[in-house]
Amino acid sequence: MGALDERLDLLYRLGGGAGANRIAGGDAETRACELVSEWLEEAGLEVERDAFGNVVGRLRGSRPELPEVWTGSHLDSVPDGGRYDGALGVVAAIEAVIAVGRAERTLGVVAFRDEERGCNGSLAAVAGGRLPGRFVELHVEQGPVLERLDAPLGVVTSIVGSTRREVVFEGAAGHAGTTPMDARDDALVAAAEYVLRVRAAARAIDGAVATVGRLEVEPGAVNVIPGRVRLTVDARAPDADRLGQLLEALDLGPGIDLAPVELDPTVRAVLREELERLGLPAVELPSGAGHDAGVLAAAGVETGMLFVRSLNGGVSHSPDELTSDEDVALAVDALTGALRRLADS
Ligand code: HGY
Ligand code: MN
Ligand code: MN
Repeated sequence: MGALDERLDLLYRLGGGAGANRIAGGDAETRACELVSEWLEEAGLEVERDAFGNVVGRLRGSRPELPEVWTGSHLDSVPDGGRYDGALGVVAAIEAVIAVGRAERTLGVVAFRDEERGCNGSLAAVAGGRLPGRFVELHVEQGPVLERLDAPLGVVTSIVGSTRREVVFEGAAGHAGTTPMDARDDALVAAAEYVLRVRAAARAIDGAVATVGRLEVEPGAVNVIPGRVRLTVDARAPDADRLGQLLEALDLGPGIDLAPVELDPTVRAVLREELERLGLPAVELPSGAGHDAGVLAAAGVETGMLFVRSLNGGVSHSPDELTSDEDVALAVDALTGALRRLADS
């Protein structure tokens, strides 16, 4: 097993439980950032943390005055997440930058914090103003497209826009046995009707998706009519218009958290040419998942994303997330080639 695989395993086991459990700000994610900092220092990179705690390792270029070229991803995970989501992009970035070595432009490896709760680390990096000129994120597809096309790698064209909201339903708690059915104000019944409305609204808009991922019932006793329900909505669409339509249909009000973005044509071309160099089909596809790359692209950084095929039907945010070692090796090769070209031009 190579260093990359061993590092992925080490990161995967940090939080215990079934799957990756490196929740942002928790002990496991904090430890993951410490490990990555150690690996970067061992590789001879200059490591620093920004004000938010994002980890950046630099390999100074021969022309440090030029805008830097970064690669990386995030180390935090969802509960019981997959082995590859985020972590692969960080450990592969270390390998690729070591393989490129000193280039004209300074090369950076970044591990963004707190991506799963809304790309907070990369948003903080943008607010802090200290950004690279170019960024490439390697990430598992987290979907079925590449597997269906039998393509190991893909170049991302665009990243979906998304908005997350909490919705509260206020009812009237009451006795489950003595309150007549026509005298109830059951918050959970109202919430259940809304959940079906979320599904219907997303189905009615081409390319839109919407999910109620968390629902909490209060007081939560078996013999009490629910008095309050809090639920979350994750709404996404390929463009601002359709996302706006979805939010309006769900009475969520305007407000896009993460803007839909097109990725940089120059970086996309370099990535496509790397796939061709490897004799692979130069598949291009949109991302239905949000990524730190989308935040940097929206901030004007020349950004590209390289997807690695997800197996098992593309399942992700699950311990069943799977990508082959062969595809990972191809991805590191393509990322290395792309960085070499982007850092010397
Ligand atoms: O939710 C997402 O799209 C990503 O996994 N953070
Ligand atoms: Mn991710
Ligand atoms: Mn994720």
